[in-house]
Amino acid sequence: MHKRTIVQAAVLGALLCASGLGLAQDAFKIGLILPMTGPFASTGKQIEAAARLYMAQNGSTVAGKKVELIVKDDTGTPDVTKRIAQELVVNDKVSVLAGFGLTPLALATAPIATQSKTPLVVMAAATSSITQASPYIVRTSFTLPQAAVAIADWAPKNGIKKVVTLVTDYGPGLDAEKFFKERLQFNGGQVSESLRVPLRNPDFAPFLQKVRDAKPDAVFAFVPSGAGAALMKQFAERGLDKAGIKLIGTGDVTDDDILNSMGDAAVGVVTSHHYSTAHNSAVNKKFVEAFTKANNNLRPNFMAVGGYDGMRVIYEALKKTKGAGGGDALLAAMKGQIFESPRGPMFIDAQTRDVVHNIYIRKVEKQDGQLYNLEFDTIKDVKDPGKVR
Ligand code: VNL
Repeated sequence: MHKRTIVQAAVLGALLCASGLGLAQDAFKIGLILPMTGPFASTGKQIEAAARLYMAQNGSTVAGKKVELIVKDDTGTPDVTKRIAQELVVNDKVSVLAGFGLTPLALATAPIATQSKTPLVVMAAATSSITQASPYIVRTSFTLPQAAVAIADWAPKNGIKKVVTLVTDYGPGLDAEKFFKERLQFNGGQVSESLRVPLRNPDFAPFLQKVRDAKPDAVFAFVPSGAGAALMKQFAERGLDKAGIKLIGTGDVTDDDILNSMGDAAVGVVTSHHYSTAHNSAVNKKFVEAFTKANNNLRPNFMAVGGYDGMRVIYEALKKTKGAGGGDALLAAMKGQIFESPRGPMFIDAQTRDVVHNIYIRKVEKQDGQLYNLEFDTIKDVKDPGKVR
């Protein structure tokens, strides 16, 4: 039998069985699949903490249903994510799949969402094309083109004309490289060299030596959440700052989760992103306070916000469908949601199912002995440039 038919048959069988026995009537299950171990465990930790905070603040009974969060560790391995998703759909009968810490994990699971008509909420992964991999995908994280274009507009206005790009060699890095380069060139600047580092166990030293030799005005960097501290350390150790080379990038590099561990080398680094812990709004202050309090002073980063807002989108869809469920109805109720996130205003574009939000230009500064990404400029309501052209 064709793989797809098997999944469909299994899902149908499971559904018939559940309704026949009158089971699972009042539970609404969310399967949250995250890297809880391995090199990207910080992403899993942030998202799980944020999802639990959202539930603690908003109750676990919604539209007469008991919301149940099932958290699974995929260790950051695509085959594992896909298998877990299949089990969650078929055995646990989850109504929504959520999480997805890295692009390959979301892409591997997209067919399961399509075949089982289960909404899949991407809370972390940020390659532009992900939302096109299944009509059931909704994204509450961000896209790399959104962030990369903004800093490529800022740089040449601030004396940065010649740039070397340094990105992690997979989906989001390639998006960052491409959209930064095209926009910088459009603005009269130039990317003299494009360097790519491996996703697993990257050694930045030889790449940063190349940057040093090329003597650009700046290096533009994208590395996934968690990897920024190693990059920053090598950047300082190789003396790039002393050689007058600036470091710019998307906010993944100065990730709030690890920013304080980077020390003074990070001070002055300018990045573009959709979220900073220091975002100045009442909604964010409340979020940061509750998150740090519930998590032993852990500072929420952009991953946490993707998870928190993802839960909001799921909760509101459940409310709007009055607990009736059904993948298509839930999906329809997710599209077009508009609300104030800790990041600022955001909405889910009903056509693309992708997030639209502000992108902020930020600079790392020290305040009360701690490092923060302080926002100093805002580009409003940014759609994913990967889709609008
Ligand atoms: C991705 C993009 C992952 C940005 C990240 O951190 C990140 C991804 C784990 O799409 O894989 O900061």
